[in-house]
Amino acid sequence: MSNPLRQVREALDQAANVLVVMHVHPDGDTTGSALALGQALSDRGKNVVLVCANPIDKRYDYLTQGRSILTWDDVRKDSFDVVVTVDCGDIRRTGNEEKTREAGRLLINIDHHASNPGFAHINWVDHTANATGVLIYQLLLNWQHPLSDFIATALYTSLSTDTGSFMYPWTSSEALAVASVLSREIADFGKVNQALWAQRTWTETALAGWALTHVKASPSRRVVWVALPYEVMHALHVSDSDADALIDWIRPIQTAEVAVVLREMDPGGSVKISWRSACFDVSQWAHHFGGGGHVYSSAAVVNLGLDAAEDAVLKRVAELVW
Ligand SMILES: [Mn+2]
Repeated sequence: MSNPLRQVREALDQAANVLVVMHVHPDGDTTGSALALGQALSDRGKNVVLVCANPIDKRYDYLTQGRSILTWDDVRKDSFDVVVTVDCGDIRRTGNEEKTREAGRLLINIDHHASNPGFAHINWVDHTANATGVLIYQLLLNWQHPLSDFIATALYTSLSTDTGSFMYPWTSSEALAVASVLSREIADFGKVNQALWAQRTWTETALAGWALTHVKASPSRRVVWVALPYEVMHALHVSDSDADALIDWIRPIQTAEVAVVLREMDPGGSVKISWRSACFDVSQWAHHFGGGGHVYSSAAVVNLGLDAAEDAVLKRVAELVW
């Protein structure tokens, strides 16, 4: 089998119309990867459309201002030569499997989730990359495409967010080296870091206040978790991205080897579970509950109700560590 980077490059070189697909509840990696790839393709004379099932968080305004990102309602069948998903570990993560498959003739999957089953015609999945943005960077390097301020800012956003500002234990020297190259091309590097890491919303602050007084631990304190009821989210007017940030408040607790956040998404209904660990393969638990992700960072959604989800999740974790 020929090298997937080369296959991706050749397919994109031959395309005139390209749809770039981000994942639902977009994070910095899918947003930065899609915007950088979209800009590069349009620099190269392609017609490019970006699509995302959900709105992009305001913290990425410095990237998305003046950019058009469509929703699936605006995407028609058979309108593109190539459809590219970025950072989607599973085709369901696109938020519209049918249109992802039918919008174009050829489907390309660029991703770094080890759990990615390879759902496209061309699958470039490299789980050793810290972010999908690293793969987009490699593609641009292969094209010898110039790194503009915008492209560098977008790719830096990918790397910085997926590595927790280069502080997560799995941060690679490659990610740091790429970030260093990108930083030289970014006109206002301080502003980007400020937007990403030196500010937080009032609602996230309020939620963290609640969560830090409701954090629970196993007897050894090696497992820490928070179970977040819908009524608390609702009363504090918390956004999805505020809630997604919660795990980063409990993960650094000194004895914690596994951190879990369970979030009730609608009253008595579905619960989103997020796991983080630098010691255990958390993707095995996510798979068990129908989700996916990385060895160190995974998530799943279950329809159990909050209390039952908490019991079921902790029972699995306790088989390994408690
Ligand atoms: Mn990612």
